[in-house]
Amino acid sequence: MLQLPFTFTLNQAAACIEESTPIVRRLSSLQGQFFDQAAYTATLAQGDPVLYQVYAVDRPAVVGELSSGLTILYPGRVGDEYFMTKGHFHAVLETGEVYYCLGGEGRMVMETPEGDWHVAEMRPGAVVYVPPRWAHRSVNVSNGEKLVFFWVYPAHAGHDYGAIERQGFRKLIVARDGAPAVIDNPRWLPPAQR
Ligand code: PAN
Ligand code: ZN
Repeated sequence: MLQLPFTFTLNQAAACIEESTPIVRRLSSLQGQFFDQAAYTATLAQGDPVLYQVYAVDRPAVVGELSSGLTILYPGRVGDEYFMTKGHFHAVLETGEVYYCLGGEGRMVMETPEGDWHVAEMRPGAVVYVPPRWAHRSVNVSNGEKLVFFWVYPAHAGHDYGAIERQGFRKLIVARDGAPAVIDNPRWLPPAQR
């Protein structure tokens, strides 16, 4: 069937896509992901803060289509660990993604199924290329600013959250002396030991 071109409005001032209704992710949906479990429980007890919102422009999950959207990741911490997205592999592992940072300061934590890892800086104007096979998680390391980024990926890629839910990423981003630092995740095991 003929696909018709269309336009949508990414409203940068309002940090939204005007035609899209956001998915809201709260702290409770990242259970087990923050390394300081006591801080997680304490933060949750004070309410269940919104960590991020996702405005998606979804397209049919077929080869050739592109899905895109905008994520707003709020500032905050659970203990020393900054607010972050769940993070995922694409279900079709051999699919990449492009992220374009519009506002704030962040890190993108990435890793492959074999345990290679990389941390990229996100700042306004930074375009991060996530190659096929790399899981990705965004982290807001700013002092009170929203991290805002636009992304595009092949619409048939799908999302696989399972591996990350089980043991998280190999590296964590935490505040050390007021600045973001990359540390090892004590729960992470190399592929051969899982
Ligand atoms: C992004 C992410 C979005 C939210 O659209 O899905 O930032 O992160 P989680 O999906 O990990 O909760 C993307 O990478 N899509 O493929
Ligand atoms: Zn993705």
